[in-house]
Amino acid sequence: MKCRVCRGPAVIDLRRHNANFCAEHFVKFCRDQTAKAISDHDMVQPDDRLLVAVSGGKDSLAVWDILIALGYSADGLYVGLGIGDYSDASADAARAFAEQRGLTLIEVDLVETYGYDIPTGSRAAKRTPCSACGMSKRHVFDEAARNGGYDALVTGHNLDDEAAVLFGNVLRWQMPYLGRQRPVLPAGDGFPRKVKPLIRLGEREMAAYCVVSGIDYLVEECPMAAGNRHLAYKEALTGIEIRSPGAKFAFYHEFLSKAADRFADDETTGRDELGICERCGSPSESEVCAFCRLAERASAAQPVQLSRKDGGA
Ligand code: Q46
Ligand code: ZN
Ligand code: ZN
Repeated sequence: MKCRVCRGPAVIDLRRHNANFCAEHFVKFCRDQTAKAISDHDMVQPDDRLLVAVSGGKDSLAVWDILIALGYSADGLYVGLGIGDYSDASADAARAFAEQRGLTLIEVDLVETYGYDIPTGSRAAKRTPCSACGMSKRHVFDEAARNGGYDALVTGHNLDDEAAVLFGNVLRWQMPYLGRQRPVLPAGDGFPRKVKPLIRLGEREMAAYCVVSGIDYLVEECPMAAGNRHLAYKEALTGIEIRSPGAKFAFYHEFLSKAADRFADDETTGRDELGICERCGSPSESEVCAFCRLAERASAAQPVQLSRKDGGA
């Protein structure tokens, strides 16, 4: 197996591209793919100040590393979710990455700042853990980007993530979600611009990027994801990809180029009618935003003790 560029020994084969790469040229390939996604979708400008949502996992640390290598100014934002040992280990990975590279990592701890953790928030709000978690993270991301005056919030969603979300949205013909499934959401009404620069790179590539770049990421997945429909969609698509290399890329990227605009009228952001939450000042459809209602209920609730299987001690 030889590198497509230098003919030296290859460390990875990419069936989708019908190509093999050595470590050096694989790193360059990942950075080039990210730069192409950024320019194709006009995600950010060279002098923008970026805030990267960092979980300590491979995708968020890789995208942060790539953006710095491409010359962007990018700080990290870590949200402590209070999910037992998993959260402790993810914080350690994020901090170590930032410290080793002299980068700025902003930390917001849900328990310290808002008085609840995700297991408790999920039960108190009668939402699934990922629903309570998603809403909490979105609120913290938006607020931190606003307060810090950042031009865009970057997330590490990769091709596998986006294809799985698209698959779920198509399976149930979720028209408003299809209308909103774009790799760039423009800023507006107090929301920062949100961008996903890893949409041309898959999960396996991001793990390989971290390994060859010496990035020590948290391999363990969040214990609360078990049973999540998103994982089933990912597995289904990976099964298809094995039989038909490139299918995942075509499914997602051809949706963007050929179909996404057709759903634009179905997008209901509700942004036109947004007021301001009287508690936190965030854009909101009601007097008190959904996040503040969740935080109020969850912080008054009895904390949930995690079992060992869910990442507890
Ligand atoms: S951290 Fe949160 Fe994920 Fe864990 S609870 Fe679900 S959403 S799975 S990215
Ligand atoms: Zn090479
Ligand atoms: Zn609020």
